[in-house]
Amino acid sequence: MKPRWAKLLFLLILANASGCIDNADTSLAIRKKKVDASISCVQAVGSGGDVDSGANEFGPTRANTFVPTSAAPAGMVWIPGGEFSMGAADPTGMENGGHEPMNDARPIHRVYVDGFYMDATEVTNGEFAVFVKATGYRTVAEQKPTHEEFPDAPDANLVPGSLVFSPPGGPVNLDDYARWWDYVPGADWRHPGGPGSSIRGRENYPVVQVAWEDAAAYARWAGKRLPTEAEWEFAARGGNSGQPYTWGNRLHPDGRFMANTFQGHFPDRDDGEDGYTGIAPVARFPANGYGLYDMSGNVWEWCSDWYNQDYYRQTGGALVRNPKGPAVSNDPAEPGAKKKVQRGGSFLCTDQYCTRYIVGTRGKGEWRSAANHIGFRCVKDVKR
Ligand SMILES: [Ca+2]
Ligand SMILES: [Ca+2]
Repeated sequence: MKPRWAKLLFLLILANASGCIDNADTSLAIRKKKVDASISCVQAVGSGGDVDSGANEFGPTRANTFVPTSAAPAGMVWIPGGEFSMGAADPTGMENGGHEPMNDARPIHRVYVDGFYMDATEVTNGEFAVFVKATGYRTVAEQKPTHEEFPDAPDANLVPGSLVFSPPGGPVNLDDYARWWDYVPGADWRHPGGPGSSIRGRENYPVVQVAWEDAAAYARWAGKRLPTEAEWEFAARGGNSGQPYTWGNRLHPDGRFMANTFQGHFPDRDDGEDGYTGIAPVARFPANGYGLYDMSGNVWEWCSDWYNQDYYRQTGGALVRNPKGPAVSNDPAEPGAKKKVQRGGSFLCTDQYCTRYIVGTRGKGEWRSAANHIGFRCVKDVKR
């Protein structure tokens, strides 16, 4: 039995943070409606059939030809930028597509981004440790929550900590993510699973338990910045157009696993058929066409944009150049919660629950919240 105070704080944080922890729709009411549908989808997994990526809605990717004359910064690769079709077709009819239509990823629309450098991998524990050692930076999860942020919480509940995936002992109804997420006092980037856990020997694993401002602070220190959502998607597509995965049209081409996602039975049994139960070191799966690793899966990646579920509908059909996101966050499922975009899905993504490893689909998270499946990578502008 969890201490009551921990549960209370957990529920308060949930009210703020559910966007980043349920990987999907944040409204319990909507979730409940979807459970029946998810059961039939689970049964249909592996039934075969042709891939329908919605490719007819996508135009060609026209990459810029400019290439910097100087070498790329260490650990980064050049992303040429250019014009591409952004968004995702409804994946519910696709093999392995899951049960969510992803309405916020449409209309598929034309976008142009300038070229930029991008970290080839998610930022690692080792890299984040250098930043913390140099600056003394303390992450949100290491700070005591305040009454300003949680006005209804008793003093005793305001303890530093973060959200940790805590799988139940057996199958559970998927209508309540509180069944597999706990607020764990003492969980932070050095102790991603709580006080008994450690990153010792895990320098090449992605850093997690970082809120948006933690990621942004690292990026500033490194002379970089977080990618816009459009930059992230252009890069993830690797020069391809309209393919549902960063590597192509099939989740498991020739039976191979191409990303660290979740196999088994969600959320209680992670079989690790892809080689990894839970999080994996960076770059253990093939890179995409631009040399980027783990753009799908492993850990979610913060983007600089605020999340607005209707943002794509505001384009009006014209080419959008270097979009930087809406001025304010808007998620009607949780009015008032300030959410930033997250992309790529994580080691917890599965067609039984959330298929946001499909490139073009969108995630979001309350910007002051962290969890042990959320990380980031940075980009850097080139001097022309
Ligand atoms: Ca896995
Ligand atoms: Ca990732």
